[in-house]
Amino acid sequence: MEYQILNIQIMDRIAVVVISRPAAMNALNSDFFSEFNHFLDDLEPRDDVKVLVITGAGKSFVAGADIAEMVNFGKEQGLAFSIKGQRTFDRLEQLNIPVIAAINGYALGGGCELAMACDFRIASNLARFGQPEMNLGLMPGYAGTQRLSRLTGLGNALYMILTAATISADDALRIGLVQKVTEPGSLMEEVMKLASKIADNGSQAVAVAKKIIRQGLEKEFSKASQMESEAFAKLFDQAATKEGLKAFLEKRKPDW
Ligand code: CO8
Repeated sequence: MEYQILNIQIMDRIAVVVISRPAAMNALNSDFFSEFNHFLDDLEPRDDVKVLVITGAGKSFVAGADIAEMVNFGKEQGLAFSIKGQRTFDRLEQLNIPVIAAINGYALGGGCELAMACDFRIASNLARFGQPEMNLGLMPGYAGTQRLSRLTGLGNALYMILTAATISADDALRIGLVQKVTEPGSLMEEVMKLASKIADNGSQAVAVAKKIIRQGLEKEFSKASQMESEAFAKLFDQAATKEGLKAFLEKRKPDW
């Protein structure tokens, strides 16, 4: 597929996707979802990519769903567009590699929802976050009502969504929406360092831990802990685990 919106680079086990629709602050439209799902189709079977990084071009990460596309929607189109976005973001969240959002600028509405579907978020101090849908007489539709409260707690989610306030990167850090704030010029360097650190780890263990953390949150604690024990035990059947343990004792780097 010839990508018009996504710029994809895969280097040294890390895929970087840059979302670029400069005329619309990288707003998410139907073409974005077609391209992004196509990209995920290509990515899912690959075993050479260990981490995915998503960022935006220019001064925006993503300024939301495309308002120009939604302006004439009726109920059915609204539902279809919401479901398409939710399915795509669920798919992203369920990838068996970690996904880092590198938030360079505005992460608003659907853009904040996209960032929340990533495993964690690193932001430039120029980044701004918000769910401004109330300003449009709308509400979040890509599961932002659910992910924001899970990530930041009920009060913060209600505050952000009901006031439509835009918050700074430091405030996003304070409420746990982002994990780290950087100078604008060092955002990608910091993100790539983290991505490389993760790529150096045992990829099977990384994939299993991601799955158990995410699935466990939806379960009762004792069931989730049991799921953890079973997953932990299964790793001992993996050659990579044996190699990781042996390498430590032999004071060398593991050769996965
Ligand atoms: N959709 C379409 N176009 C956009 C969007 C958007 N979300 N955001 C910006 N643009 C366009 C502007 O219209 C403008 O176009 P033009 O140059 O043709 O006038 C261009 O991008 C540049 O924008 P600005 O001139 O406004 O740039 P500023 O630097 O002054 O402001 C902002 C940047 C603060 C990002 C501002 O553009 C803004 O507030 N954008 C809208 C943010 C917003 O409300 N986002 C939420 C959208 S709704 C949503 O995301 C719902 C998600 C769930 C959908 C579920 C399916 C139904």
